[in-house]
Amino acid sequence: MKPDLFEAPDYYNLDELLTEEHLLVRDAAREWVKRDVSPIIEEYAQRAEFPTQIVNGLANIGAFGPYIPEEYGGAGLDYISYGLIMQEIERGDSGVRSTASVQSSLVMFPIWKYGNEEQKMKYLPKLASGEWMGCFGLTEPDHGSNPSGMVTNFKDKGDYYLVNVAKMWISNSPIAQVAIVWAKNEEGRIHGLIVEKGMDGFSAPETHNKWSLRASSTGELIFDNVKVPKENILPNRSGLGAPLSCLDSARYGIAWGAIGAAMDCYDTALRYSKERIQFGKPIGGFQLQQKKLSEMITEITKAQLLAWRLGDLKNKGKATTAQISMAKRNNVEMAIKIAREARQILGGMGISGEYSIMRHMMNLESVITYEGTHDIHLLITGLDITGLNAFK
Ligand code: TGC
Ligand code: FAD
Repeated sequence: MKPDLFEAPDYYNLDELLTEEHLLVRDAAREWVKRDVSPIIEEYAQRAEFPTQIVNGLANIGAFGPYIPEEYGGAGLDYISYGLIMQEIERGDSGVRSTASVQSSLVMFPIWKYGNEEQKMKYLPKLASGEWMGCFGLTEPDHGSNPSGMVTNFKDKGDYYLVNVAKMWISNSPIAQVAIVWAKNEEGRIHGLIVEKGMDGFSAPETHNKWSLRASSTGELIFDNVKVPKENILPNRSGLGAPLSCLDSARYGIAWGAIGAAMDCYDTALRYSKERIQFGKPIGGFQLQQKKLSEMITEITKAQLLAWRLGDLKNKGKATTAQISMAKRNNVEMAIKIAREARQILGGMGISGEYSIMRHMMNLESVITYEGTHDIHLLITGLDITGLNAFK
């Protein structure tokens, strides 16, 4: 892969909206991605393997639980810092950002919000340091967009809960020591259970043959009469709202992360357009290529503003689910369109692993689907503005 020459676009001087702490956190993450992710990520994506050696680095830049209080091992940062970290990581690769999103927002967040003190002390510091990896099991083979129909269930057996059935498409599951699993009790009420690797009847086989998010490890969670200790239930919230609130936090991170992927594609295409000569001049001098590049920087700038404002609302505790949905939907679509256009600017080289664009483009096909599909987010906005439910 070519050396990482990335220069971040900031067309509207948005750095002026950031505090000194935001800039420090952002620059540390940017530096780390350049040093430890860019040189290796293409090879790992080609091999469809998660680079486990980056886990320590992710922990060191505060990517595991950026907003979790320091007493539990988190970085104690605000939501804009969290967003900036996700942006920088996804600038390197969406699969690496997935690993961090899942660990922070889908594993640490529910333990922090809905766990008891013993659970927080037992799991959060280990997850923050990367000593343990976690995953989040909501999706099932027959229940993706509609998780309320889930069939994974547990029965109260007096001394323990007996868990059965399965989850699929679970990021990090093959490498995780701990899984937050959403399952129904005998009354059909959804609860979160902490399931640990090594429990009898629990397995997490890897999903192969992905053309997308190849540097992220994806798998299943299979429960065959797994006995889960009763102290492993998350006691402080039940119902579908519990997992959905975790998704709010992860979708927020994706709204920022997608900007990173878009910035990388734009920056690569801009540089290439100034260097590549056809018909005796740089292709960046042709109007058709300038149209593409001008539209890209316009869309990136709009997405940056949307993410910053959402972060500001989130810091004030005012960001709504529907606002987060809009930003996830808009920014991921923006990034995928930019990746497609940027790939064309590179011509044949655009499909080569010498450059990051094709990898971003393929990754974004997962990002536009997970954490709520593009359609589902549109319907969340539709419901919010009309008050009419078009899901069912
Ligand atoms: P609905 O009737 O709307 O809601 C059920 C209950 O939940 C409450 N609620 C929320 N609570 C907290 N936060 C939110 N964001 C909430 N949204 C809803 C709601 O008030 C209600 O509470 P109550 O007390 O009345 O019971 O639920 P629904 O069944 O109609 O579904 C709505 C819909 C379709 C929007 C929801 O199911 C949905 O978002 N579906 C998409 C599923 C999804 O996003 N799955 C993601 C799986 S995880 C993943 O993809 C990880 S990818 C890895 C990575 O990030 O890198
Ligand atoms: P479906 O729900 O079957 O949707 C198929 C199509 O129908 C979509 O286009 C959808 O928009 C459309 N559709 C569905 N319902 C409606 C409706 N009411 N109106 C209009 N159109 C509709 N899940 C986890 O729990 N944990 C993870 O860590 C995780 N990681 C993932 C990693 C990857 C790489 C991928 C690809 C997925 C991951 N997922 C994870 C699952 C992901 O969240 C689901 O794939 C997603 O929610 C969509 O569910 P589905 O694939 O079953 O599609």
